[in-house]
Amino acid sequence: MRLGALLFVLWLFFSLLRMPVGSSNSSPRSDAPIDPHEAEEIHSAVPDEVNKPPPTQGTPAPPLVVSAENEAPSTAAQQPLAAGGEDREHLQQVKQALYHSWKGYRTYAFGKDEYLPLSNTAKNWGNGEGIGVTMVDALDTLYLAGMRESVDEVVTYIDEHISYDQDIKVSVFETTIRVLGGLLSAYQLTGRDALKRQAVDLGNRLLKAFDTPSGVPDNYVNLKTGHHEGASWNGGAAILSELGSLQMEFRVLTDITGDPKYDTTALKAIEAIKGSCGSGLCARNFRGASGMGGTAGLGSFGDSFYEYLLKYWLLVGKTNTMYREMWDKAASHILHTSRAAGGHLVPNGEETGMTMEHLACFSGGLFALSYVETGNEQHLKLAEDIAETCHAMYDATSTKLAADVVHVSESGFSASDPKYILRPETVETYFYLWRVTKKQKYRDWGAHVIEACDRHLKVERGYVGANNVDQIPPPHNDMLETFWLAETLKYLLLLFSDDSALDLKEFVFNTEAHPLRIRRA
Ligand code: DMJ
Repeated sequence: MRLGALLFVLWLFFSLLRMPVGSSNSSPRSDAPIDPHEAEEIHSAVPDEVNKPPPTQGTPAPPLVVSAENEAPSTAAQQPLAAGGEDREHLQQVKQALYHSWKGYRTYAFGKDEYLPLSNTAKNWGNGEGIGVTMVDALDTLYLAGMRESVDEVVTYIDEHISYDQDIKVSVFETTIRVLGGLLSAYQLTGRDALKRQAVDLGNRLLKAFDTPSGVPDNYVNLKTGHHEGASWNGGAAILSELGSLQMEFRVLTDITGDPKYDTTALKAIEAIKGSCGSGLCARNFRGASGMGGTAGLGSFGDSFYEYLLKYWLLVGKTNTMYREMWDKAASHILHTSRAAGGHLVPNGEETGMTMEHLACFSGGLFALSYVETGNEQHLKLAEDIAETCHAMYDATSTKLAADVVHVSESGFSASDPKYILRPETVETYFYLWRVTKKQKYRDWGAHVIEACDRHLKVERGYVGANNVDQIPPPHNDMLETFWLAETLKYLLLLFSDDSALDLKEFVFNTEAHPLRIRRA
């Protein structure tokens, strides 16, 4: 081969290697670096508009207040913190992590559902053309971080390029908490009508899954055809945490459309299964309305069902007594079945055989919120004990990142699943406990988490999970989880922000950390 031809082949080969995954014509993005103005935006404060009432529908998004704070972290760190005021050094660190994560997705996978930073590839749910799961899940975090240009860009893309009229089978639960919840929250924060239009269209498609004899929704629905079915991997049975973590989002759909069908349909599922909740905890699986498979606790299969008992009650202005009673009963059972070993407390440990899932770490935040709203001091004690245990799970490993599942005994933790996949539950609990107690340790522990993530999980094009938290360097898993942007970074952002960043009397978070506005009578 001649030298010229050889050079051409080499050039072509390396050009193909560098080809970004998000370079299709439908995407407005190129792989050019983010506009420098945007890079400056990352220094902005959380906008004041967040806690104000939503703008009238149809008006453009309010201009965000962007402060001019550009101090270097080292200077900011020397400034004393007012109680409840912001911790600028760590806020800056979290914003940089958000910026770095968003830059990877935005540059290489804009509009796609999930981004894999190591291989620089993307995955779309149901192998469709993409419904922008990552960008929708991230949207309210971008808003809270003051990244207004990115917010505008995402809203425009959702308006002009995303269609749910796709022949794809999606999880009703995941699509509701991440996509519908993300659209609704961003709509309530920005007032952008395109988000409402898309939320209502998606909600109508998801609603088809409830069209069953019992009213308990199937796990999967085809967004185009409305065909719905159970999960074959679960014998076709419905799962408590899935069927019971849709009601907040459907309630907000009712609030913004004035159509009661969303709320009544979603509530019917709870009414159908509540007979299985004799002890306070409910059955894990359902065939129709019949419970099976033992009871579900605060880990997988149960977690967000219990979360929604308290939070739906808050969302509707404390008017639904069924939800409050079910929460009181579940909380009391969990309190009485929690067990300690080796100085660590496992909520509901008597029934879980002292297995602690990272997923269950969210319950510290839930009990802290319950303490604030019910005044039950035992709930605050339980919340703090759970936070101590989850912090110890991080502190026990060589990366200072927690394993996904541990067994707790007098001799400490032994990991039965040693991965950490950028999960939010522990920092969620630190956020609530910081707001409630103002104990500095919760911010310190949150700082340890972002430091460990920066040290071990930051890669060239984003952040990825670790397959083994006890190996240094940890083997990576090539997935920028959408909940890293939606939840983990949002709770960290709020942990280090001033309390006024988001008022917990005005908003309640869905299980994917999307703040939904509390309804006032
Ligand atoms: C999130 O998608 C939600 O918080 C869900 O309720 C369960 N956990 C994942 C992240 O760990």
